[in-house]
Amino acid sequence: TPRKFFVGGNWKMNGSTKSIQSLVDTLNKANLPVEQVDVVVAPPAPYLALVRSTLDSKLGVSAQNVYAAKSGAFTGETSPLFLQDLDVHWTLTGHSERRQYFRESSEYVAEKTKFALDQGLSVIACIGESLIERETGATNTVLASQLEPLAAALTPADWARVVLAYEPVWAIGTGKVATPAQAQDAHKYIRAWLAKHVSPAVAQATRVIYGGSVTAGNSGELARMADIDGFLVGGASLKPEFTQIVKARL
Ligand code: G2H
Repeated sequence: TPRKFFVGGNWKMNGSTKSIQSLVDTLNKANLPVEQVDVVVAPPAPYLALVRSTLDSKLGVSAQNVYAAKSGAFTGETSPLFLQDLDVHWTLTGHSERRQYFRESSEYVAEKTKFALDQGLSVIACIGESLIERETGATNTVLASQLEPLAAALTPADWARVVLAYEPVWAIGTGKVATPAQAQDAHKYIRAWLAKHVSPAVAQATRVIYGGSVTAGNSGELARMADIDGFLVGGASLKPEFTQIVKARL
């Protein structure tokens, strides 16, 4: 069975009530091909309720981050139960910005991912190597080290609600997109790793999407690669070209 194309829009820490209402309006009117493509947008946490209540229900909404507890004295954090309560059924975990600026380890990312899955959420789990790691030939070792704690924490059934986002850190927000061949190599490695360490069925079924300076201009070529099942789009998800990226493989 073919994997359904998946395009996420990670709005990061951008927007205002006004700009977000206008973005939602644009998405609602875009007539996106939701039969062929899963589309999920991730607004900043304070705007999740606004977006969920105004965005077309055929489009998914995701948090950008979540905490690994149901409730309690965790000032400033977002419970997965809040998300469920708001009818928000996705979260990102392990985005490189969280790994880098908030010191999230791969073990902690795996713990959050498992907790979110256990509360019924679906998860876009992010992995990817830095420039120095790529230049020293450590890309696959790094990807394996990020996947290992996830595979240890998740049951094979959990993977049905996981999308893996491969985001090379050197391509994020830099305008330096990975070449289709570089991205395909990494995606192929990730799928082979899953086949060996989780199961061939999980490897075959799990969407592995690419993130890092995806634009309308480069998305078509990337979308034709065998192991690229979609995109996680940052900067361009705030612009009208997001619609074209959603349609990159049609
Ligand atoms: C990578 C990506 C979306 P951008 O972080 O998560 O952002 O497309 O701006 O590089």
